[in-house]
Amino acid sequence: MTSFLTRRRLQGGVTGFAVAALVLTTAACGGTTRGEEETTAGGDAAASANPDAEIPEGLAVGFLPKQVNNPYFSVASAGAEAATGEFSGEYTETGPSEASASSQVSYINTLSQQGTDVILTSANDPNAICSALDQARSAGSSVVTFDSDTDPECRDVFINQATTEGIAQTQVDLIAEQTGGQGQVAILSATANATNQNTWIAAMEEYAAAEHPGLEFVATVYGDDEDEKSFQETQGLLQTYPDLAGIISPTTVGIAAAARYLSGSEFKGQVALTGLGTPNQMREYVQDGTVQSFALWNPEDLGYLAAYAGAALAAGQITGAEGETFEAGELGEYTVGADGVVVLGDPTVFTAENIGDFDF
Ligand code: RAM
Repeated sequence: MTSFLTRRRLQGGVTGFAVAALVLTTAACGGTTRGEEETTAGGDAAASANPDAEIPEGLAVGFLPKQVNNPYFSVASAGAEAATGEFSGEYTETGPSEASASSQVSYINTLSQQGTDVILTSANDPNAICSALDQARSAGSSVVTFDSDTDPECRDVFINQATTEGIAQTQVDLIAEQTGGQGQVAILSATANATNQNTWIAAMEEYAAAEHPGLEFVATVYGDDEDEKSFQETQGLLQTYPDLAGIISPTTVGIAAAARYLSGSEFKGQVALTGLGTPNQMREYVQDGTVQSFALWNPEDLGYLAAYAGAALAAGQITGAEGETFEAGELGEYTVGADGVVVLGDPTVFTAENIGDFDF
């Protein structure tokens, strides 16, 4: 079935030609023209957003996670697919099996060539996918980043799962609580270039220095969002830092692998572990006493909100400018903030008391 924007492109021959010329001239990140529209983050307040515009039927929505074999993104994908069904769009999920910097580029090019109206993506690197996204936008796609942003110039809106400060403070407060606020702390991250993890790590170190000066951040290691590498990096941390008081792993893959290592080691219950995990992956480690508490948002809601934001862009309800509002189905109304950022909500802290209430 021909997608909404493809149909629109086919109807406008002259525009189609202009778009083709633009594709050739806006290869670099940060191009600013798409036909007559701005392609910078934050939208163009003067461009006519029409909050009452209907979401057209048959919008083609493409979901491109950091990597496809990650349970966190499978849950987010289910949310995006559910939203797409609600507005009668057509949904595809595609993506690399490894979360490396440039592994998403060819998938973006394919989605663009297929005339995908809405691209939803979590970036492995702030810059590596910029020029591919620029070309997709020049060809008519609306681009929504969620979870992990690109350079803001290269997308229309970013759906942030919670504020950076909120995510950082929650994890530092949890490790401070579990270690008595004293001792060496290491970070087990995802990939070295991940925009989201790097933003959170910088904010965690800043917050800890101000609020929990007894915590000493001794190392950041990278498990690349691969289970086995994350497991080995945890083992390495404990060998290198025999006095380690705690580990923060702000990645669902990392925290689950670190918990598995600790639970089978002499460090179980001795070295604290917190970070960002899915309740389903972490349940057994909370029940066996390896982990006291960790945090996350609802990834399904994140995907759902991203899909509705993409539909609102494609429909012309929003352009990505600050102050615009749109309806996100069951989640209700959201407002676009500065730099085209929409915040989902606050993270949830999971403990032995409440983990049974969650199933994702
Ligand atoms: C991993 C990914 C993702 C991050 C979560 C918390 O699944 O790195 O980007 O948001 O963890």
